[in-house]
Amino acid sequence: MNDGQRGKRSEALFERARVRIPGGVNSPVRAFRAVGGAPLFVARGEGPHIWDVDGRRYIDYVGSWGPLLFGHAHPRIIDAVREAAASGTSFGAPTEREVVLAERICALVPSIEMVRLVNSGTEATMAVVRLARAATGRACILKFAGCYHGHADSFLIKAGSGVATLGLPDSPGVTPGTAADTLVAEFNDLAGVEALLDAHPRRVACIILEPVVGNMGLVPPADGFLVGLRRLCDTHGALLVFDEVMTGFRLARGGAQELYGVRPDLSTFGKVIGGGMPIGAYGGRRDLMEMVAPSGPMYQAGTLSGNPIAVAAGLAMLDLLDDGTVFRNLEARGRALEDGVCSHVRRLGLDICLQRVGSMWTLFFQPGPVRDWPSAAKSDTARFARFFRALLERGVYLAPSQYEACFVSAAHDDAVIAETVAAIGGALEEAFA
Ligand code: KE4
Repeated sequence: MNDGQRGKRSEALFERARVRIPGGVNSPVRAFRAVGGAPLFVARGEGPHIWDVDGRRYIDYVGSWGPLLFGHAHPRIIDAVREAAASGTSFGAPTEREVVLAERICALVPSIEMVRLVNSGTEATMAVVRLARAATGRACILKFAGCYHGHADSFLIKAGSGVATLGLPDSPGVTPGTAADTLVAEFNDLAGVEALLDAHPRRVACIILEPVVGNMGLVPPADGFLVGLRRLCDTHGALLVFDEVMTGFRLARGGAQELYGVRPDLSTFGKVIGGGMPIGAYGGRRDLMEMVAPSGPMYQAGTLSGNPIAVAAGLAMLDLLDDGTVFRNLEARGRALEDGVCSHVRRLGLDICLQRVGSMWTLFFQPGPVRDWPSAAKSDTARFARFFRALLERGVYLAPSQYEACFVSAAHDDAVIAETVAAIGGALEEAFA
């Protein structure tokens, strides 16, 4: 069991935070609204672990929501940040490292011929949609219920992640005009996509999706779905956009598009390429990217875009990917976690299902399979909340929402995975007692 008081400092900090910060947090999913109680206030992280301000240690499967592929405070990343910071924090001028990072991204992801760095995943997806509209002269975008692409207006229509977690109607403040330009289909429903494209001939600029969904919980693409979208885009003159902010450089060196062998026209990235520092990126076909100012008319800008410290952290992270065993180990650890958890599920005779792709996984509190938002939404979120809290007491910290993915890092070794499986077994017994 963990030392320290029963979370008293987190609770006190949460009280103070709520006076000056909406909901006490700087991003809604952190607020523990779906699981109850005060959120953990984190003091530090190291490898697979975090410590809260009450001194309790947890095995961390949030990993800052995906960026920490190699765990917390990896020495190579910390050293890169220290060295870059010592030369200055920002210049508002081009630096050599940005060129190196752009070249590395293009070398790792064949569909990326040119890339622009920004400061968050939301900035990347906002820009890529503006580019798709500029390139095609079309107004509509087609997204999927339960997918989350950041908090730009066009995406807050049947979105996943925090919007789904909080059960918010599609957010107020998004105008009917904006909403009208966002068409929504069900993930894994090719016929539904084709019907929407047929109903809106020559109006859809792009189809944007998480190629493996993390934001309604982990939902993989059905066989043929991604290649079917590629075909529909080509038939209808729409661009195919893979939002790989979460999956990029995590599911394979070249992301989900390498894993599934489908080439999008444009892609977005974030998280892993910043090594935990604020970053985003969008890129793809050269003929499209050359439309971006100042080489073309489509405007997008950012004071801190290509920030030298974030770029240094990202380069250190990508250097770590050069170790050819990374993805084999992530798959092996993810498989061991899945096998261990599923053995407890069978032992207890529970009607729940674990879905996983590589190092991304979700334990759904329903029989499954979960193929789309309507099926994800059938999950027993109250039972998930009981499980989450029971597991937290056992020193394991999952994403505090049924509608999020959890992340194994390269720092989660066999012993940590075994400890996690044992804790999950106990937490399931308690949640179903
Ligand atoms: P950011 O603007 O939060 O950097 O990225 C937005 C985004 C875009 N695309 C995908 C596929 C994403 O998963 C995200 C952000 N992911 C969430 C976690 N589900 C961030 C956590 C949060 O909102 O605090």
